[in-house]
Amino acid sequence: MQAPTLKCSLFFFCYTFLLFLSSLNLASSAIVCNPSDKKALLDIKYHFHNVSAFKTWDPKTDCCNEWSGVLGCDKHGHVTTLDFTSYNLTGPIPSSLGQLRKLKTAILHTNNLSGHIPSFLGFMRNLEFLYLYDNKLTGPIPSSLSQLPKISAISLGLNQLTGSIPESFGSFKSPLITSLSLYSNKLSGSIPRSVGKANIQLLDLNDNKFTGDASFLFSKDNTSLFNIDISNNLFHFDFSNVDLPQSLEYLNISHNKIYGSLPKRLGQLPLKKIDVSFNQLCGKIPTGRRLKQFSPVFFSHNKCLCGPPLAPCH
Ligand SMILES: *[C@@H]1O[C@H](CO)[C@@H](O)[C@H](O)[C@H]1NC(C)=O
Ligand SMILES: *[C@@H]1O[C@H](CO)[C@@H](O)[C@H](O)[C@H]1NC(C)=O
Ligand SMILES: *[C@@H]1O[C@H](CO)[C@@H](O)[C@H](O)[C@H]1NC(C)=O
Ligand SMILES: *[C@@H]1O[C@H](CO)[C@@H](O)[C@H](O)[C@H]1NC(C)=O
Ligand SMILES: CC(=O)N[C@H]1CO[C@H](CO)[C@@H](O)[C@@H]1O
Repeated sequence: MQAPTLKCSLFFFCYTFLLFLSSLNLASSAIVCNPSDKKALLDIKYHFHNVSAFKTWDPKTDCCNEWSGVLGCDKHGHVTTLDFTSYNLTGPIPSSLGQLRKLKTAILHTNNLSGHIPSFLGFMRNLEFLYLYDNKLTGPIPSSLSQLPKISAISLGLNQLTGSIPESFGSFKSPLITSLSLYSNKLSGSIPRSVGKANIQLLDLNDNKFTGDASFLFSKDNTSLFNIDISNNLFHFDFSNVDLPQSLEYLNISHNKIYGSLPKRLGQLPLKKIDVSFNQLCGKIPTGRRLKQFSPVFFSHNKCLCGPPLAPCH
């Protein structure tokens, strides 16, 4: 009589233990969607008229594990990463997005989002990456974005934004905003001098209508800038004495009205690409590490630049 009981209880124990183990396993792998985040997400889906990209977004299933585009949740089931690239989203950015309080990464590029960039994005305290490029957004850049305490990359290129860079962008709350990309918009005006103080590593202002001085953007003191593109604007300043940072790898100032000469220091930098063409520069191209290896086209159409890779100076 004893053996079967033992067997049975052992079996029962093992079975319960296995169940217990598997429930532990489930609990660690399957984070369950936080109800308030689920509600905000469903509002986003309805806002975009339930477009087919949201077909997996069934209110009865777990948003953290079963919904396309929801790429991350924290341990409390709060959504941290959204990726809606090419979801055919049309219309304004929905206010329900602002209710995802733990959102770190918002990837909304390559859609047909229109209307203004809403100020509430600047109050999403956990936002680190904001990708809105390649949409149909209009109006100004909200100054509230500079209040984001953890922001690392803001990418608003390929839209129809107007107005100038907000003054507040010189004093980001986040100590190391690393990348600011505003290319191919209709932005204008001069760049606030304060922006030269922001510790930006990658700055892309290409293809806008910015005017005036931009020399302070290169400020040598902050050596983290390694990629700067201010090409295709209406910048007008003397390049002779700009303080080029030691870390500069990509420099594109082409298609502006920049005058003066190329600073000697340019020859010492670890440049991988340079383009100073279509400006009003003059004088000898600095000698040094790499400049003569670049194609002459990147120095062409200036007032009187000379020396390798262009023709010798007289
Ligand atoms: C989207 O789906 C919700 C819930 O099923 C429904 O109430 C709403 O009418 C739908 N909206 C559109 C535009 O189809
Ligand atoms: C976007 O729309 C196109 C054309 O209607 C369709 O082929 C594509 O599957 C849609 N994309 C998504 C992610 O639903
Ligand atoms: C945006 O809208 C245009 C015109 O309605 C359409 O052709 C295009 O496929 C849409 N693109 C995306 C990414 O939704
Ligand atoms: C510099 O910018 C211009 C205009 O935006 C672009 O056509 C060119 O390819 C860029 N040069 C390099 C070296 O990337
Ligand atoms: C001169 C200047 O603007 N220096 C700044 C460089 O960046 C750091 C932050 O990393 C600032 O504290 C400095 O003021």
